[in-house]
Amino acid sequence: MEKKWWKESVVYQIYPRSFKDSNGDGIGDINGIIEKLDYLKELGIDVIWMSPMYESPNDDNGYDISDYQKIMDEFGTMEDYERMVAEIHKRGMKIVMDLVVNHTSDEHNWFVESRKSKDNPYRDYYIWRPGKDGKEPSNWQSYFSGSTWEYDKTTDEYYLHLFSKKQPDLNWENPKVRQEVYDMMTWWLEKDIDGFRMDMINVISKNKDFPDITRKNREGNYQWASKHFVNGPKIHEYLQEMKEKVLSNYDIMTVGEMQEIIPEEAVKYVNSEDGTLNMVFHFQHMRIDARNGNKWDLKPFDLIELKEVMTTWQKELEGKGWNSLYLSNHDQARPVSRFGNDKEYRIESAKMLGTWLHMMQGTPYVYQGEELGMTNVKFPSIEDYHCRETLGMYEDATKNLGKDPEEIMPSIYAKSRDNARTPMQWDDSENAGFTEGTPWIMVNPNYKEINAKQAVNDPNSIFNYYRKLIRLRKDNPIIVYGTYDLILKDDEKIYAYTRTLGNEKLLVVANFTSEKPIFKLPEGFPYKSYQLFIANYDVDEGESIESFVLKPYEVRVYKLD
Ligand code: ISL
Ligand code: CA
Repeated sequence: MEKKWWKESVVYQIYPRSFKDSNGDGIGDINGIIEKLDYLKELGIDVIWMSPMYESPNDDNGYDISDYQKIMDEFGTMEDYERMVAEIHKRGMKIVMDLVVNHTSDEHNWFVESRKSKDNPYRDYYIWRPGKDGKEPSNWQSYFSGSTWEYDKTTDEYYLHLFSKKQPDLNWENPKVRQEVYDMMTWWLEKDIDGFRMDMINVISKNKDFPDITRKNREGNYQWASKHFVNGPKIHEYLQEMKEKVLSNYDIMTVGEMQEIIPEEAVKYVNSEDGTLNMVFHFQHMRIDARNGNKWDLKPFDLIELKEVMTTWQKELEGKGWNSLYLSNHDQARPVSRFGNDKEYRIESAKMLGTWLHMMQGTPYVYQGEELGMTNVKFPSIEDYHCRETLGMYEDATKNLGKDPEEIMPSIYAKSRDNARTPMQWDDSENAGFTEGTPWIMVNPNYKEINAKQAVNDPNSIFNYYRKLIRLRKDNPIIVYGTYDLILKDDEKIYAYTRTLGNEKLLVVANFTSEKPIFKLPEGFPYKSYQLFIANYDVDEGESIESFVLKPYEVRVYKLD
């Protein structure tokens, strides 16, 4: 298999707003990030993915960009940014920027112009349609609830926005728009960045007819219409063009965030022959605790389903493309609260989840605070939440669907994106050492026990365990390049798999429960000798691997010959 630096790397995602505030305004910033680069280096990180740092009115925390070539004032200046990139490179790390080009902010100059008149030169930069029978052009539902169409009285037409109404969708059909995006990407690459994480990149091409969804697929007036824009008609054409004009000129890493993507489709994007991107972020494992794909409709997750999802991705991409491995990001609940146990077994289950993920084939992504086992939060009131998606759902559910707030809050506690956006917990001082002012979003009250200062100094911490995991990856090509095979497919408590490279094998055994299930090696499983590789509990190294009892959330990895 072809060797690539981005296959051997571990990526750390920074959500700048919540990472580290350096000037007491309560908002994380670039100088704060610079202060913490040594911390990331110590963890062993190779690549940093920065959530958006561009100028933005912050309707969606920077995912609504009003100028792609400026740095958000709250985060610092272009000089600060350049210094940060130099400091990252000086430490032998790389930087990947977020590329948000499905939409801009409505305050972007292109849109300010576009909405002025039907014959404005920027009109076709966005997607405008007349109303239908005095209503929206179609009954599509936006990701943040409500319609995907917003009426604009200046020209008596509607514009499309798959996200908030302050995030109008760009019209990729327009070659000028595409060229603007490519020029902007080149401009950043010339500033020496090392790649892009592409926000919602598989929805940029839409069915231009904007047909109504006739059969209701959800409660309410607006309906999910993703079949008309996910992997839309011209998506591969656009990405091939982007590859030819931009990506192929640089040795960079690319990862596309892709809604509703399945492996069969993903291979078209990431295959090493004529694919366009290096990796995709799929959501299939993020849906296993949701009913009917509705993230707010909670359901306990089923380990067998998780095995199916992960194994399909591992096997379908094997030898063809490359997987991204993640359990958390700025849009997802904290994995230890979601898939582990954030009470009695917080430390054990966080280590188990990290091991289970990092031992698969692909590039692992660590989201800020994951290395500390940061947990979900319950803010006292809906007023304390900031996330656009959460507030949109709350409003829709209470106003349009007549739901009781009491009924909705448990979903918010479990799934709100704000769970991931509470300030990074640096130490046990006020506001977790994140800011000397008032944080823009509440700190998780558990920072006195869960914080980086404690973790860095504690040899048994999750942080130091992650360091070890990452170190092992550097020293053992099998972790990067070995092939994956599931064993014990039907076990409901234990997730076990192997990795194979030449004569070497790794055996990974992970208990996803607080019970004590017995692991039994499948009959006739071939091996000559075994050695413990990494584990989250003390293990008697002489113990036979044929059969053993697992402790709650125990994980063991053995190296076999
Ligand atoms: O978080 C989600 C589901 O849990 C999604 O609906 C999410 O909004 C979607 O995955 C798109 O995410 C990306 O684009 C959004 C932005 O709000 C997210 O933060 C970003 O990661 C719009 O730019
Ligand atoms: Ca600040």
